[in-house]
Formats: sequence, C-alpha cells, structure tokens
Amino acid sequence: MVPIITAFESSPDRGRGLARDMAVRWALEETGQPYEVRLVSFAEMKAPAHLALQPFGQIPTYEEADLNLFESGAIVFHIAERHAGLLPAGPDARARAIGWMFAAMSTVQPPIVEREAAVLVERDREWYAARLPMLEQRIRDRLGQLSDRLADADWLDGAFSAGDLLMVNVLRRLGSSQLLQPYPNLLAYVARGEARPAFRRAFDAQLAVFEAASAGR
Ligand code: GTB
Repeated sequence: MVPIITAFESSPDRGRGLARDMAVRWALEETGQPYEVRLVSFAEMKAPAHLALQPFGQIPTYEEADLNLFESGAIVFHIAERHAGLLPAGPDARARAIGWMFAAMSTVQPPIVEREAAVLVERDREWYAARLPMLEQRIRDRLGQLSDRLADADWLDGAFSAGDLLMVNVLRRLGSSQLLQPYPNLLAYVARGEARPAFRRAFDAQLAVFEAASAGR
C-alpha cells in the first residue's frame, strides 16, 4: 500500500514548507517512496476521525496498511528504518545518526518553537519585550554549539542522514528571523539541504497544494 500522509488543506505558512509534513515528504522523496496526501482542514483535524490517527489534532499523520503513525520525527524514523538512504548501515554510525534526529527534535527545535509561539500569541503582553531577547538568546546558544560541532563539514556525521534532514528542517524555521545570519556554516548547511533534489520535490509538492488552495479561493 502506498502510504498516505496528512497535510494542511491550506497551510498558514503560505507554501514556505514550514509545516511538519515537509520533513515526512522529504524523507519519502529521499528514499524514493511514492506517497499520497490527504489534505485536512482545521475543523477536520479536530474531528474524531483525525483524532483517532493523531490524538493532538495535528498534521502530519502516516498510514500504511495496518500501521498508523503520528509525530513527524517518528514517521521519518520509520521511513529511514524501512528504506535505504537515510541511515548508515554500520550500527555505530546508525546510532549516532539517530542521536542527531533526537537532537534536532528535542534539543534544537524547542527554543525555536517557543520563540515562534511568543511572536505569534504574546506580542501584546506586557512581558513580550523582555521575554523575546531571552528566547532568542536560548536559540543563539544552541546555534553556536551546533555551528561549532558542524565546523566545515557538509553534514553532521559523515554522509547525509535523517539527522541532517530533521536538523535542516528545524533550522529552516528560523528563515525570516535573521538568527542564522551570524553562522555562515549553518546557512550553508541549510542551503545544502535545500539544494538536494529530494528536498526540491518535497517543497514543490507542498507549494502546489498551497497554490491550488489560493487559486480556488
Ligand atoms: N510534534 C508534532 C510533530 O512533529 O508531528 C507537532 C505537529 C504540529 O505542530 N503540527 C502543526 C499542527 O497541526 C502543523 S506544523 N497544528 C495545528 C494545531 O495544533 O491545531 C506547525 C506549523 C504551523 C504553522 C506554521 N506556519 O504558519 O509557518 C509552521 C509550522
């Protein structure tokens, strides 16, 4: 069965590929797997049929035969385990790549998401002006450490892996913030990820959804 993933019917990111279906699309493209997309509205995401797949009422989900998965990191891991191209064959290198997947999702992503949420919903609060620099410093701390570790390497640990896929995907969310600018090696790292043909195919596919939704409005 061709896996079916879910994505926003009309993405609030206006086709910039920042929603989390992007990582799943990219992983499927890197491993050459065909897939189908079921588009969901915000109302559908909160309805019982979707909640049965994703208890938090979010996208993406992944359905393949009897397997239903949610959480983009877990879905990318599943794809990487089942298909060649995203995890090294050697057990130690494989374990390290998985470690980078967790680093992307649980060490680098949280302060980035925290800042996004503050910018989105706390702008009018009296604490916003004091809180934003603190949130941005937390991101800078992580970026500085990541930049030091990457140094002049192309990827985080040898060949491109699912760890790089998730890390690049997380860093892309800083796009409009200027926070990446002081780190030329991270900028080049993100650009290297975005230049991969599989990334381009995934990006174009999600953009086509947004453009079709805009045209139909
Ligand atoms: N931990 C989950 C995972 O990794 O799969 C998080 C999934 C998640 O946050 N999904 C978001 C969602 O469904 C979409 S990606 N939100 C609806 C809801 O919670 O009600 C997050 C996102 C949303 C919007 C933008 N944007 O506009 O730029 C970027 C990213």
